[in-house]
Amino acid sequence: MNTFPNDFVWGTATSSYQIEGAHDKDGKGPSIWDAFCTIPGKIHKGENGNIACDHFHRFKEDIQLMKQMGVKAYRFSIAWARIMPTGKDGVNEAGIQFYSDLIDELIKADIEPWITLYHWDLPLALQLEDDGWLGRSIVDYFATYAKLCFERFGDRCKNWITINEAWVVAILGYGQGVFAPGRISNSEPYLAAHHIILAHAKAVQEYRNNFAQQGGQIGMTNNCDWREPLTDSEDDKIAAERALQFFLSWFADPIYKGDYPEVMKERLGDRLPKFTADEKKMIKGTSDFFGLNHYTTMLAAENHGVPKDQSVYGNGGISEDQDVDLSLDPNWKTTLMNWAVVPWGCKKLLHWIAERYDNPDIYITENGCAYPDALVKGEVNDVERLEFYKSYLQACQQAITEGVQLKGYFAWSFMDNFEWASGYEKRFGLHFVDFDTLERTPKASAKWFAKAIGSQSADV
Ligand code: PNW
Repeated sequence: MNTFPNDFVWGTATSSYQIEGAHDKDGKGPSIWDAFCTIPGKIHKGENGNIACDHFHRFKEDIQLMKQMGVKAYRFSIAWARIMPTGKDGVNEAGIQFYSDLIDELIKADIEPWITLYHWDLPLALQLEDDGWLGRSIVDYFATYAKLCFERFGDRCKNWITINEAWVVAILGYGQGVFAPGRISNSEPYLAAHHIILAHAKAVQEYRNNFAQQGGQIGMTNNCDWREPLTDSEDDKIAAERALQFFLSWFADPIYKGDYPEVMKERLGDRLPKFTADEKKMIKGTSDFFGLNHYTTMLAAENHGVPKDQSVYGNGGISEDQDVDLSLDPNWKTTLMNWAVVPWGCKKLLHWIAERYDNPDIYITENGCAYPDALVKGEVNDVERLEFYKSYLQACQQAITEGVQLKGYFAWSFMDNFEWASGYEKRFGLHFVDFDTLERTPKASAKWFAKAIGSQSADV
C-alpha cells in the first residue's frame, strides 16, 4: 500500500456565503453576493444563500461530523461583512463571537482551523462606494480587515489564506459577469486582479510585521486546471504553456518572481497594469505555501479559428487574449459541471508548479466533484465521487513520491452547499444536505475518505 507522509494535512473545506445562511443576523452587513442573488436570471432557479446550510446555527453538529471523519484540518472563510458590516470602520462584535466560538469548537475537536479571509463575499458598501476591486482604496481596507482577523483569531488560528481564487473573482466577476459583481469587460479583470495581488501582499506584510510572534503561516490560494497540448506540435505545446501562464502565473509569478509573465505583458499591452519597483519588492515572497484549488483538465491548441469553450463557466478566461483553443477528449468522463475527470492532469500540474516555482510547499486547498446524488433509504451511494477522490489522491501520492512537496489536501466540500450561479442542484459535498429539513447525511465518499485518513493511504 502506498502511504502519505505522517504529517500530511487531511482536511475538508467550505466558504462562508455557501454554507452559513443567517445573511442578516446579529448585525451582519450585506455582501455583493446577497445583492447579486436578487438580480433576476443570475442564479439557477433564483436561489440564494440566505439560509444555505444554516451552518451559522449548526456549526457544532457540523464539527462533530468532521470529527467522525477524522479530518485534521478544516478550511472555512470569514464573511467580511459579518465582522465589519460596511467593510470599513466599525466592528460587529456579535460576528467576531461567531467565528471565535467556531474556532474554539474546532480546537476542542482536535481540528486545526485554516482561515480564508476572502472567498468572494465582499461587503456591498465597498462595491457601491469604492468600486469594489476596481478601486485602489480596497488595498488598505483589506489590510485593515486582515489585521482585525489576526488580532482576534490569530492566537488560535495558525494557517491563513488571504484570497481564494483571484482568477475567478477577476474573470467570472469582472470579465464574464456570471459571478458577483456581474461586470462584463475585457480590461477590468486585469485591474481587479492587480488590486487583489496588492491587497494580498499588504495583508501578508501586516501579518509578518506585527503578528510574527503568533507563529503561523500565510499564503494565497489560486485555482488552475491542467492544460494538455492537443497534439505533439510545437505550436500546441506553446499554446498549452501560455494557457497555464494566463491562468496561474498571472498571480503566482508576481508572488514568486516579482512581476507578471512576459507573455501577458506582450499580449495585453496597456490593459495590464504595471507594478512600481517598490510594489514588486513588497509582493515578491509573500507566500509561505502554494495554495492550489484544482478541478479539471482541458486540451489546448494553438488558435486556428474560433475559440472553442466547452466548460460551464468558460474556464478559458478571456479567450481572445490568450488565443488558445480549448476542448475535451470525448473519451474522458465528465461530472455534472461538465468538468473532465483526469487525475493524471493533477499530477502534471503539481510537477509544473514545483518546476516553475522552485519546489514550494503546496497544499491542495480544494479538489472535488459534483454528481447528481440521491438519498435512498438514508444512504447516498456516490460511487463516482468515491472513485474521483481515490484516483486524484493516488495521483497526489505519486507526485509526492516523485519529489513534489505536497503537504496537505482539502476535499471540496465538507457538505453540499450553495454552488454560486448554479444554486443548490450542483452538489459537491462529502455530506448530503436535505435543503428542506437541513439534515446532513454522510455519503459513501465521506466514509471512504475517513478510511483513507485512518490508513494514510488512497489505496483503500
Ligand atoms: C471554486 N472555473 O469555484 C470555489 O472556490 C468554490 O467556492 C466552488 O464551490 C468550487 O470551486 C466548485 O465550483 C470555481 O470556472 C468556480 O474554472 C469556477 C471555476 C473554478 C472554481
